[in-house]
Amino acid sequence: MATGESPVKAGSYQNSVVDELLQRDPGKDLSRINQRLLDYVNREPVSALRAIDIKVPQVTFPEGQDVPEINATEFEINHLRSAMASHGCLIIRGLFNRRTMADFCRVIDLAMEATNGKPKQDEHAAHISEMFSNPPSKFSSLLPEPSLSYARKFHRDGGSAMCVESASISEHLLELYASVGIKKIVADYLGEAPCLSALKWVLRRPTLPINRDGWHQDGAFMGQGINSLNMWIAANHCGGKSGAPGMDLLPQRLTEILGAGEGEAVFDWSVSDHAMKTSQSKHAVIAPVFEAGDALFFDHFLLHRTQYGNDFIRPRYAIETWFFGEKNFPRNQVPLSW
Ligand SMILES: O=C(O)CCC(=O)C(=O)O
Repeated sequence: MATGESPVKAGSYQNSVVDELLQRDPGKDLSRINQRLLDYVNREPVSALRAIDIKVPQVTFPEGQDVPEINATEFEINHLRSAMASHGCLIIRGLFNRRTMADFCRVIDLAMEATNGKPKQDEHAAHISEMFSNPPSKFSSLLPEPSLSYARKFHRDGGSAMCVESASISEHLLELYASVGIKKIVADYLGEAPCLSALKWVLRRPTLPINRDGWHQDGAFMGQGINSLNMWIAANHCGGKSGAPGMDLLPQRLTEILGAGEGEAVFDWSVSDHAMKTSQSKHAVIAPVFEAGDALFFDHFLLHRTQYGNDFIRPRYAIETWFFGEKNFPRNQVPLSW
């Protein structure tokens, strides 16, 4: 499908995640998410020690890996510490159940459908649409207009949606994360309890064609001094030559933000393809292959972009969740408690 769109089809289907979402209590979820946002309203960031400032023991990963990777069944926290220190990223294979993530592709389709403003085709689409038209009231006061409309348009145009637009999807994801031990992994890595970001907790199905000049480091707009960890979960088979865009990465431990480079960068926080090609990096750019349920971890210094190419034939689905230290967080990313 040349546009990367996956139109939601009417009709019956089996999808346990959609079913579970439909059984949730939206009122309860909404008040929980509002409270999470409220918890940070009067909290000021403190520049505490960051995970990347701490010297860590080096773990040996198998030979021949461009990006360090480990199976979820063998994972220990030092894999994450060590890989972040040497390459700025780690892939944990099979961290989430493949079937659950495949179900999430449907949820992401419905979320995209919900935000496009067109009439909904079936009962499930209408219901999920309702979930996405019911954001926490605190969110709009924390992101006053025109910022909220700008953020929504930015996501709609690029093929993404903010999780907090649906309190039930957000709460469901937090329960899923807790069930596989993500809260403990993130706290152990950051060295402090984590919070999340309302702006950078995103369901993704990137619109094709992909922008060539989308290289960026999230620290360019989050700030450099923060304590961060992003968990990017692939919800379908993507990357490499799979036919669906994964992620292009420069697997290198960077500790500063690079300039935009001359000319073509798309935003004042992005880096042009030309600047990347002429950089002095000793590491090659790579585009790993992901299966549904694999997770890529990285922080606000990693240079990455949605995998660039013009021969993609399938949409790609992913869930991006940025975590920050409960003390050392970027206020501009609208933090919420966990
Ligand atoms: O999913 C993508 O293609 C882009 C994700 C991204 O840029 C990020 O997680 O910071």
